Amino acid sequence: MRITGSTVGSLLTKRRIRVTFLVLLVFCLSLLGISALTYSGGVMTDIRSEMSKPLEDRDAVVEPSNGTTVVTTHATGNGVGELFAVGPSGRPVYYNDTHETYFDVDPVPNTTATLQYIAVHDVPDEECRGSVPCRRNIVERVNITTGETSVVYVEPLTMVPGSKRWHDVDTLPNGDLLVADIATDSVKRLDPDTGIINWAWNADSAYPPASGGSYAGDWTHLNDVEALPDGRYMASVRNHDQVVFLDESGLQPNWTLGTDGNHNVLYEQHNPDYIPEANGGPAVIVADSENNRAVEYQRVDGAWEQSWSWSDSQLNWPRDADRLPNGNTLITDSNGHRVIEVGRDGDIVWSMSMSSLPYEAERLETGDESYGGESAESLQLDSRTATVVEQSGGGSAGIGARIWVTIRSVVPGTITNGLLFILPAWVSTGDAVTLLILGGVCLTWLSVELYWIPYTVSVHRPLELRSK
Ligand SMILES: [Ca+2]
Ligand SMILES: [Ca+2]
Ligand SMILES: [Ca+2]
Ligand SMILES: [Ca+2]
Repeated sequence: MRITGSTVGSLLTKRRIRVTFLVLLVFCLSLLGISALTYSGGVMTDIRSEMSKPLEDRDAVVEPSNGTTVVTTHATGNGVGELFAVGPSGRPVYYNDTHETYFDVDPVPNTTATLQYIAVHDVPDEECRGSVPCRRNIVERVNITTGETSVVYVEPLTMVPGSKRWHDVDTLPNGDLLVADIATDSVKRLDPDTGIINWAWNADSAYPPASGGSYAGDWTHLNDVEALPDGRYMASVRNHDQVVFLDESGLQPNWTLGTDGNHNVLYEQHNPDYIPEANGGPAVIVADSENNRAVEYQRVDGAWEQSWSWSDSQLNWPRDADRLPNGNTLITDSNGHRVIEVGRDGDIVWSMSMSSLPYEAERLETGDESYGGESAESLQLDSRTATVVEQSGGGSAGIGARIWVTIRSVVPGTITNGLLFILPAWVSTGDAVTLLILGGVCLTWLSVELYWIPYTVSVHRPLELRSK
């Protein structure tokens, strides 16, 4: 090869471009490294450590609050779910990680320290006939003061796929369990002593197979149910983006909130709570998960009108929002790895960060979910969106968070939340942007290097490789 001035110039240009890519790569990796190394892990490490001490010797792991906060977490890569409680002083009072995952938890009526929860229990291999892991849905009660636990109901069938784990079971006044049966796409009422099903509503009585998710697989992802004061039931049909109302004879279509595929109203929601007329409703407060917001709809002249919504740049895939009797809202931010209490003016008044993936939270002394909470319309709550004010207290967000909010506004929540779900807890929204930039830099650099390769590959028979 003859060395010319233009050859030398070209080599220098290539070198400058490579150095630029390298600097960008090192810069992004450094930012991510700093985040990983400085991440404190939130409350989980402190809770496990403090729980080894007697109650009176434990230190607070979070700021004081208006009551006992109970949290369930969803197993991720480490295969561990948790149920824990932090008292009003901020000191941990209960921790358990016996089961694979914990979903719904509720205070038991007429008790002061007893919870009922639905968990998924790993079945030992010797009890499992197949070669795949077996799990079983189990409903238990625990007194978090004494630690005494009792089994309410164990499902006789072994369950396998993660998407079939029951997410919500409530106890009715007559002792029957009201089950959001995600495995059979139904709401059912069963006697926990005999297992006899006393009533059921199947989603296939109301929806065609082509609606929602895959009919053969996770079709409805029916993830929540509650008994209303007027005797009806309200259920969350997640994959249809709908909250439905049922009476003994079935669906009440005029009451349905949301439309399959219309993500302006709801987008694969969790844990809707009904606020009755006596508390300023009818209204429904919903963790609008893939829209990354808590939202509320008020019933007006036989239709649903949005009356409130709340979001910030960190709120990613919320799965619970409870309106508390003091007018604040307790939000479980799953992919944001925190539980937050939002005040009437929209500011965050209390928060708890954690490395785990929280599923739902209860403020123990205030009763089940949004019991005793008034509607947003009645309280005249201020709405807040991530594009207006980003942070607790009204401060402005960093550039990474602002870019993330922009990305979130154009990319479907199922993609951004799918990404955050598999990433470790130390990855903030700003880090997620850095990761995307890093991926872009790597791809661009690879493309440029391929362009520079002094060979072309063309597919002939036989394969031909020749110099450009
Ligand atoms: Ca609950
Ligand atoms: Ca429920
Ligand atoms: Ca709730
Ligand atoms: Ca709750």
